[in-house]
Amino acid sequence: MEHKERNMQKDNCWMLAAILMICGYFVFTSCSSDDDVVKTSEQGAAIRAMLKSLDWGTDTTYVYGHKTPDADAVCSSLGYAKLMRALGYNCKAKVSSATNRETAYIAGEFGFSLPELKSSVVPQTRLILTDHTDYAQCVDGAREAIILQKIDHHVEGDISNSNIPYVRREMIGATCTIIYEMYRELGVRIDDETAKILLAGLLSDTRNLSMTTTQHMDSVAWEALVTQLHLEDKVDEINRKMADAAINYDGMSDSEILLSDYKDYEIDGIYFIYYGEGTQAVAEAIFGPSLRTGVTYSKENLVRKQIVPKIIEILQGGR
Ligand SMILES: [Mn+2]
Repeated sequence: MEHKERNMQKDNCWMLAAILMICGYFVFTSCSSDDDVVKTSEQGAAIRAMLKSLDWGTDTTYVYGHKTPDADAVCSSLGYAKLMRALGYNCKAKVSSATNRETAYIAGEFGFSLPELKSSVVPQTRLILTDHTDYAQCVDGAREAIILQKIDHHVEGDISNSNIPYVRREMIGATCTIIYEMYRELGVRIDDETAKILLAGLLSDTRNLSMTTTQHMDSVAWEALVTQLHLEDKVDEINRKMADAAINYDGMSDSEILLSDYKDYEIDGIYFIYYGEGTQAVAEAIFGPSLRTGVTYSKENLVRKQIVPKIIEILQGGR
């Protein structure tokens, strides 16, 4: 579908180029940049039309990342709420549970305010979800809320897309990269504060472009944001300090440590701990023989986003 649209846009580009040539204009710019401009403005117009058609109601629409938010969850909600406000929609970012130390560090370093905590919403509240796609990760009350949009980079979860007017999912390194793309498509200027917010989420989720989930678009966004903020000489150190803050467990209880970032782990291969009936067969089907009871090991660098589809595949194959 998307491929078809791209082809159509390409055809439109060539048609436009052909018309310009017939009219006797000389086109000096390369075709690829023509293509980009046409594609960007067409997508921007389509998104603006979509936004206009949404049932926004009269109250504030809340933008939420997932529970136990990491920097990408927090920053994608902040960045997207700002984008919506720039276009005239009454949106505000919130967090559904406490932010982590990495996010606190980067917010202090870059000087932006974190969203207020609001752990539940009343029925019929309008929501925009960023960086998650499962009800288990949503703010409490989300099942009775009206979800207007979902912007995410995870494999599909249990939130049905059929009732959500706008869903955008790209399998790239960070949700903040998708938000960056949308600013560009919509022609909304990225001020320095927004650039810092988007870069924070991008650095965290791609670990400064080093994670295996990193895609070309993440590098494009990284380059533009780092250049705008003149951080070429500092970005590596900032990333290192973010990573240090993410694993700073001083003064935390065992359960706080376990729950502080239970979503993504990436450490030269992954120990996969399983417990309960039938789990050994699933774990061994994915990662091979157990090292000892309850533990398998992956030689590959994997993150949760890559493991979950493998588990689903095995479970569905066994039905
Ligand atoms: Mn993310």
